[in-house]
Amino acid sequence: MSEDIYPVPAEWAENAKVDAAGYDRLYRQSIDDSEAFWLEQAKRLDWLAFPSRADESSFLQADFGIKWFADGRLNVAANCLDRHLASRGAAPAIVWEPDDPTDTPRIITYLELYEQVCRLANVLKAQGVKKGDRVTVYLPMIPEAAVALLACARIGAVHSVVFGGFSPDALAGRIEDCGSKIVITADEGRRGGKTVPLKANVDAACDLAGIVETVIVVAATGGTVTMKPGRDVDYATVMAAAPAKCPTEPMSAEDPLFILYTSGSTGKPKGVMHTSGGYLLWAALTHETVFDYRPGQVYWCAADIGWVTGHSYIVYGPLANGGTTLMYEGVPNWPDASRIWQVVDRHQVEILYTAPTALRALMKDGDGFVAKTSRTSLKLLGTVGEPINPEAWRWYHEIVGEGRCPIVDTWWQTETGGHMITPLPGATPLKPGSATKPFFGIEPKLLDEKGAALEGPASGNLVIARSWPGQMRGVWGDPERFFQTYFTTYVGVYTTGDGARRDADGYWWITGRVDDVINVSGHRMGTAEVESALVLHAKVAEAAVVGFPHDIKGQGIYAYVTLNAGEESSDALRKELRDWVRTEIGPIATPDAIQFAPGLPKTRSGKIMRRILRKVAEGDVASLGDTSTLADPAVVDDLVKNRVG
Ligand code: 6R9
Repeated sequence: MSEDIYPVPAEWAENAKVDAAGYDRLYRQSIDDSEAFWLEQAKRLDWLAFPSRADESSFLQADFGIKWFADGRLNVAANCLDRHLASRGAAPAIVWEPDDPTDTPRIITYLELYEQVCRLANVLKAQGVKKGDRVTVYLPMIPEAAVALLACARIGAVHSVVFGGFSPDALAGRIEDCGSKIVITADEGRRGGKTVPLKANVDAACDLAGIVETVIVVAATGGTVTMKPGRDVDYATVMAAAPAKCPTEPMSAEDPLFILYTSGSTGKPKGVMHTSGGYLLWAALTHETVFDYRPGQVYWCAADIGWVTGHSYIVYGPLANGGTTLMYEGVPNWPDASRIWQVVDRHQVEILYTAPTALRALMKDGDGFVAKTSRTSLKLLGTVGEPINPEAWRWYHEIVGEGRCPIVDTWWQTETGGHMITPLPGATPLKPGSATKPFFGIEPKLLDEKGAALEGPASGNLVIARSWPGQMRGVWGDPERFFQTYFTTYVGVYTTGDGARRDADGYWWITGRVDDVINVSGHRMGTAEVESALVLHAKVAEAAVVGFPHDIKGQGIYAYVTLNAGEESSDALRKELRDWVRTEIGPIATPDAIQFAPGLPKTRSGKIMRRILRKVAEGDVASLGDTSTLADPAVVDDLVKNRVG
């Protein structure tokens, strides 16, 4: 691992919002005097009633609960829109770049965004949506997605965004789980020159879920769709008829803002719930501090709104800060690998935030695609989603940023709401591959398997010792699961599910998941989810899924499949199973490799030894370790012999 250090550039040390001394002082205060620190920070939001207390959380079973600013009242949409109108009404809130570079970008000012949000809020109300009701959003990367989120926030409805790449089955499961009677979608989505049949997927999902009463359809591509009378509503028609003003619903800081489904170690994705006050404060504070953001700068987070990164760093953080957020409909490398840099040049992007997987894919296509663009507007680069390998880090730094731009490698999770361990560009010397230091109020610790705290340089399980404002508040509909999942492995701390190393300088290096979650192109996938999908196939008796190292995706999906007696393995069946998983979950879950295995390595008590499956998938068959506890050690020889790769 690389240990070279990139010092803070002089102009950053002088001009940044937080310099090295500032970080030390603020971090100390956030830990030693956290109540005062957070009540002071809370002033960055507009409150209807300013909170009298900050943290009232407990990680212990007896009085378990996460609560911040509980007697504060505010409205999230008012914080993202209304309060900016007087000073920034004519300033761009969203710069939208279309998939097809020959189409025209859209610039939406704060005033325009405010009016669209009010109209949609009125439309939702007219459709019977009330405070606390859930609204499913299944949209492509178009400005209407941001409008939808903020319209929900304005009236106190809880949004549940489902990534447009998920299948009708996956969508239906999420609709049912949160009991949402309304879906906002588009005719089709566009990505990399292809279209995604979103409305058709919603139709299929509604047939499965059976509880949807209203579908609002944005005409994004103008593609033909069937509109079901009495259920489906055309977005443009109802928007035109709705008033452009809508009062904001006063919300408690602890009223839910959104649900976002994410994968864990068990089969069913869980609905991570975030609330209003603490979440917004966390998104706004981290966005301003980590990106050193100043209104007027064009900032681009190249994530999809279907993931938490899109929620916190395309919509809520930047808009709470009165920023200009670039929203891109397409993919970084279409029509070719210059596109991402052309978008930077076209809109004079100063801050770019993307995923290591995208960088590795672009890097593979060669420096020529970068070199033919200017990129002089870039000041700061960021990454998120998975560990960045030092090689990709250096490429980002030298080739993309021409050595001039600090890189903020931000470690965080859907559950954390925003950045947790990250450099601050004016304060933190960088080490390629390290997420560096904890953000204000974050107290990371390393525990060994038995739960003993490790001091000094060490590797272990990464836990967080106290609550922070952006922490998730619950698993939708399953409070017990929240406590069970995150607070029982080790008592009194939040268990992240990640492993980490702390070096002699106190820098943090995330080493990846320690549970059965894999990270495919920066997207979380539960191995159990893919297994459940595979065993639903009539020919499959049993399946075990593991991750394996993949040059571009970070991790690929390797599936071991045992067929029912009498079924023949074949390449045709392999393809059928891949397609099956795509339809059951979505393209991101497609196995990269499927190995037919007459038997899986099980202990005598019937537990699958995943360690062995991982080793075989990695091709590391020389170090399989002790296989003597297996019920039938001979299955290992077959696994090794028939390895795919
Ligand atoms: C924001 C997001 C969370 C998991 C997390 C970890 C991995 C995210 C990382 C990183 C190393 C980084 N992860 N950022 N690993 N360095 N900078 O990605 O949320 O989709 O919930 O994934 O992603 O393993 O536990 P989410």
